[in-house]
Formats: sequence, C-alpha cells, structure tokens
Amino acid sequence: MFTRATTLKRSLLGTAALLLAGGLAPALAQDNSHGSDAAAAYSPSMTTLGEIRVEVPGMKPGDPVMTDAEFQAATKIYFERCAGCHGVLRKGATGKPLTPDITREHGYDYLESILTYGSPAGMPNWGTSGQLSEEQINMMARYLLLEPPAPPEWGMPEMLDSWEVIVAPEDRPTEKMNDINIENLMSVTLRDAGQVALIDGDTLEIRSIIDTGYAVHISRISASGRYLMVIGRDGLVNMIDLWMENPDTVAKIKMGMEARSVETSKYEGYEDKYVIAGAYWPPQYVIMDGDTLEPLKIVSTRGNIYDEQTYHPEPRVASILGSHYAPEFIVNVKETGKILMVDYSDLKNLKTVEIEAERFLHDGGLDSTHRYFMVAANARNKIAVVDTKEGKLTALVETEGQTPHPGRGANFMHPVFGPVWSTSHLGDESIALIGTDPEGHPEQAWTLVDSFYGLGGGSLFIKTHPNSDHLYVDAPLNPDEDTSASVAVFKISEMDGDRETEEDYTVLPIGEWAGIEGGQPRVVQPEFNKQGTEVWFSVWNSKDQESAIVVVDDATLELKKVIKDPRLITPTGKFNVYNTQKDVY
Ligand code: DHE
Repeated sequence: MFTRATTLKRSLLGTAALLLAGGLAPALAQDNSHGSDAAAAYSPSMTTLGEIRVEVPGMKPGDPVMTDAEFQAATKIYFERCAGCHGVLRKGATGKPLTPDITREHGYDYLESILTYGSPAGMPNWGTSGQLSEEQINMMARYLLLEPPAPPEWGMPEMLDSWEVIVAPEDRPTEKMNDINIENLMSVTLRDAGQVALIDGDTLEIRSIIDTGYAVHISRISASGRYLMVIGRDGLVNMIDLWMENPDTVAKIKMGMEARSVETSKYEGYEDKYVIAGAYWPPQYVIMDGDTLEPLKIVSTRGNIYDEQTYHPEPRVASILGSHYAPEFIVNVKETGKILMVDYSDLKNLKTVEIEAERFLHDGGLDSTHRYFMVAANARNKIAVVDTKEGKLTALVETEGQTPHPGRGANFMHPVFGPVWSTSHLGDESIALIGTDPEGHPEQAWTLVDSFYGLGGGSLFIKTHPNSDHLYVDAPLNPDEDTSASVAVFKISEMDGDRETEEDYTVLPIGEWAGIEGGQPRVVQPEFNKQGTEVWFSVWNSKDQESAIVVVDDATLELKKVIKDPRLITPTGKFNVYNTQKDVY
C-alpha cells in the first residue's frame, strides 16, 4: 500500500490516460477483439445471438456470392464483434449504420480496406491486428453488401416454453431453514462459468455455487431480502430462494435472447410482488410474477429517438431500478435516450411516463435519499438526473470526463459540498462528484462540484458505504498491468473541494495481494459487507487461470483475507444482499 503524490498523478498517470483517451478509449468504448481478455469483453457482444442459425435472405442478381455456411459464419462474427456498436439490424448505434444502401455505395474494396485497417473514428483494424484472417475479411465485406438477417423475436410462447417452477411457492420453506446470516451474504458473478457463488460475509466461506445463465451478469435481491434474482446474457433469469436449507433456484425463465438487467418491485405494498428484466434483443422488458417468474407483461422498447424523433428498430434496455417513491420501475432505454417510469400498480392498464433524457443510457443508481436516480448517458459524457417522486427529468450534468461508468455510483457526505453522488470514467482517469441536495445545498445541486484524478482510465466501478470514510475506485480496463490490478482509495473527510488541486489517494495493490501466478488478473468492482467494515474486490483472471476475491479491512486498509477456490472462475460483480436490497452505495 502506498500513497501517490499529486504531481506524479498528473504527469505519469495523466500520460497513460491521455494515451487511453486518444488511442484506446474509442477501441474500448466501441469495439476491439471481443475476445477473452477483460477490456475486449467490455464492448457489447451479442454472443448468444451469435449461436443461432439465421435465415439467409433471398439472393438477387448482382449480389455477392455467399454459401449458407459462409453466411452463418459471417453472422456469428457480426453479432459477436460488430452488433454492439452497429446494431443487430445494422441500423447503427454508437457505430455507423451498415445497411446495404450505404455499404453498396461504398463498395467491396472500401469495406475490405476499412475492415483490414480500421479508421481513426474508432473502427478497429480487424485485419492488421490479426483478429480476422484475410478470408474472414473477404467474407465480412461480402456479407455487409447483403441484406442483414433478423434474429427471431422472443415473445410469450417462447417465454412460457422456457419457464420452469422448480419448487412451487407452497412447497417452499415458511421460515429460514439455514444458519446463514442472509443480509451479509455476497452473490458473486462467476462470469465464464455461468454460475454465482454465494459467499458467507461473516465466515468468508463459499456456501454454494449455483448454475445460472450464460456469461452471467448481475444479481438483484427482492425487497424482503429472501429471493435473489440473477440474469445471464442469454436472458435466463434464475430466482434463488435464500431461505432453503441449501439456497437454490426455485424458478427460472428465458426472457430474451440477449439481456443485461433484472430488478424487483420495492415500493411499499408491492414487496416481492414483481420481477422485471430488460433485453438487448429483442428490445423489450418483461414484468414477471415475484413468486414464480411467470411472465405477465412484455413491452417492446422499439420507437423513436427522443430528440431526432426518428424510428430506431432495436433500442436496448440497459439498467433498471425499482423506485422507492412510487410503484414504478425505472427502465433506461439506451439508443432512444428515454427513461421510462413504468407504473406496475395496474399491469392491465399500464401507465408509463416517458422522460426525454439523452442517448446511450447505460448504468446508474439512486442518490442517498433514494429520491433521485442518476444514470450515465455514457457515450455523451452526461449524467441524467430523474426525480422519482415527481417523475421528471431534473437535470443533465456534463461530467467533463470521457465515458462515465458509475455502476450504481457512490454516495457520500462531502466535507464542503454536502451530499454528493460520484462516478468514475472508462475513457479517462477523472472522478466526477455531483451535488445531490437541492434543499440543503441548492447551489451545488445537480452541478459538477468537483473532478479529480484516480489511478487511470479504464475504470468501471466506484464504491463507498455510509459507515466508511473511504471512496474506492477501480481501473480494471487500464492498459497498464499494475494499474488494472490496483485500486485507488480516497479519504472522504480530507477532500478539500478545491477544483484547482488534486485529491491524494492511497493505492492498494490488490492483485499483488492475491498472489496469483499467470494471466493478467484485473481488479474489479469494490463491494462492501453489510456493516461497511470490509470491502471486497474481484481479482478477475481468464477462465483457465486462477482468480480470487480479496477482502480488505476498511478502517486500516489492510488485507484481511484472500478467498481462493478452484470453483471461483472469473469472479466479477459482487452483490451484498443487504446493500443491494436497500440500495446502499
Ligand atoms: Fe455490465 C451492470 C451492460 C460488460 C460487470 N452492465 C451493467 C448494467 C448494464 C450493463 C446495462 C446495468 C444493469 C442494471 O443496473 O440493471 N455490461 C453491459 C454491457 O453491455 C457490456 C458493456 C458488454 C456486454 O457485452 O455485456 C458489459 N459488465 C460488463 C463486463 O465485462 C463486466 C465488467 C464483467 C461481467 O461480469 O460481465 C460487467 N455490469 C457489471 C457489473 C454490473 C454491471 C458488476 C453491476 C454493477 C453494480 O454495482 O450495480
């Protein structure tokens, strides 16, 4: 553990960040190898769609020749590596549209060249980097001249077919049947194993490993704290009953073909009543029964972009949060830039407030009062603030950094500015603090009150706890190995609020503490235990290498325990039951 001086931060680490901002950031934010390394894995990759067989469009005279096998292979490459930016239907998202009217105008030679060499606008150099062979480039250039295939829809019949109630509600325990302190249980994503590990926060022992969806993504907990919901990238939702002697899945359903978000109803009177999940493909969300996951209502998010008012065929559902102020889910629709306040009190007569926010909404969380929802429009470098009590957009705040990526963000009491919410950035090393107290600190509310430097660009998550005086910021996607294996810790009570000076921080060499030989372990997502006395980090290595969880004592910043186990394959997100249930972050 050591403390870095301000000047060092600005000069050395600034260089790394500039390199990242100027050179690598577009690659990270848009596309690159989409292979097994962590940075690559960050760009949306429609891996589940890549596995399906698509219908080959009818060939017309003059179309480039493609065999069925080539068409399927090209579609797989396209879904896995290109669709995240250019859209499944090739109508464009953060990347340009690639429909045949446009690609034919450019012609085969142009496509072959840009696929080979890339472009300064962020298109990766698939050919010269060796990620695609000459034959594959040739195949992709021909593929892009053809009509795009549309992957199948996933509606009620498909959902019902996949739906399974493994233990009916009446056969479940009527009281907790185990000795686990559930509130301090940690659900850990084992990404490439398609599992979650339930780790006891008191004893630090693995209590169970449960099979979930493919490339499992996040966990959320029901309002009562009993049911844990887990979603895989393949849209599989697992409902795990934490009261069972050995907590296990009691219901599951595949709600889409590519998905990232799941949440539960939290408003008083609706505790554990509903579960909602959002899909990237088909673009839709589904509201399910909170006891069984029976699908009740499927709503498409296809529609018009908030400002241009032009139609978008595949606006993906990004983060979803349950409101504490109304019986509503806050659903963030990425490409249309709309935040939907979905009223679940009457599913038959569904009322939705549609808030115009900003395009490319991604992840976000509530402020400390739970009244305001803060979400990153990450490719626009803005945070949209929604008043969940009034159901209105309160502000759009520029973070002055590149590609804010808050997770759910971190709330704390700043010594100068009062209550603030914070985010770090994927594209540079800055950390932005936004005032969240319109009553007590009206001047600071919804403005960027401070911005200072962390370890480096490539940060994904930031975290604190009401009982902690520390703000932890990771940098797992930083190109520098030492940086991506470390964490910066800021002392909240010592923040001076002066925008001209930097805040000092301590560096915790978490990766080194894990004592892992081989691979490039990246340290990702700080998460507190219930009491706010320990903070856990995933040391995320590739799936054939050793990974670990490192537990740090928050008061002393000293290593408390390294949890290693052959079953801990690619641990990434961690979700403490109590903190997730109560939105403490
Ligand atoms: Fe995530 C949250 C989407 C890659 C770990 N991620 C989210 C959310 C979305 C999202 C929409 C918000 C969910 C919510 O709040 O309801 N993530 C995406 C992607 O589209 C992306 C960029 C690429 C992809 O193809 O999936 C992506 N995410 C990753 C990773 O590679 C990470 C680092 C490792 C992993 O396990 O896959 C990762 N994402 C996480 C985590 C959260 C998350 C840990 C929850 C953070 C929190 O504290 O709430």
